[in-house]
Amino acid sequence: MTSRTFRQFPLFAALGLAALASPAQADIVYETKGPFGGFFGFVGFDVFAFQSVGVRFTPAQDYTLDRLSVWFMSNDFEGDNPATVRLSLYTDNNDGQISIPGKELETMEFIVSAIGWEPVLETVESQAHTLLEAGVNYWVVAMSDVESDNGVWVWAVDDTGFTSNTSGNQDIWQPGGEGAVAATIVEGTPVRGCYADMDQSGTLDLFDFLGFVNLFNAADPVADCDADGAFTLFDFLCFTNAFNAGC
Ligand SMILES: [Ca+2]
Ligand SMILES: [Ca+2]
Repeated sequence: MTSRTFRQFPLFAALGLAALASPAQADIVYETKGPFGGFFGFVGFDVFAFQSVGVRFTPAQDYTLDRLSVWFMSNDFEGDNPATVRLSLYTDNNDGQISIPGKELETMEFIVSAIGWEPVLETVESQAHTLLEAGVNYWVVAMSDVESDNGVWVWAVDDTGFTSNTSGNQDIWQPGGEGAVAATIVEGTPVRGCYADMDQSGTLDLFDFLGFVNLFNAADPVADCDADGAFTLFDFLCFTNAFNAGC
């Protein structure tokens, strides 16, 4: 153990107390505003046999996909014929001129739980945990085989985004563009290139100690530096060693 390590322990203790109130947060890869508060009520894209809809997003850092959430309402006002929607992650097919959904990376599905035009946030959990690379475009795509009583992907209020849709079919996309965006949340787990760089800023500084302490207090598995399943002094030593070793 170096003397530098010793000097840092009182700092850990003080920061640890200060950080106790901070709960662990889910990592948002992409998020539009929600569908509520619009002057004209709810507006959205029909998702049915004759129209699929995609929303494009670009991760700011590397993540693995955890889940996709979309606000959906329904054209089934009796609730007796709920539509099934396939919610997928696609690559971006960009030929240099147009940007549209390209290849399917993984597909989940949900049954529309809204009855009529009352939006419900539908969430599907990723099984494949596809890698989402920083700066690369991806699409969240909604498709459905039903011809009526279909789900409707509700627009985010006071927000815009990059979308595309098909017209009269399920998979021939029209050129994407900026405009009204369907309300969407993409969540993921950051991929850590260098363990000690807790905030993935590319540099090692006090904020990485703060980040480690927060994760330690939240009993986040990332803070179990020595991977023994417990959160102890040895994790602080392990982190300090990683920090001193540099990235
Ligand atoms: Ca950092
Ligand atoms: Ca441990």
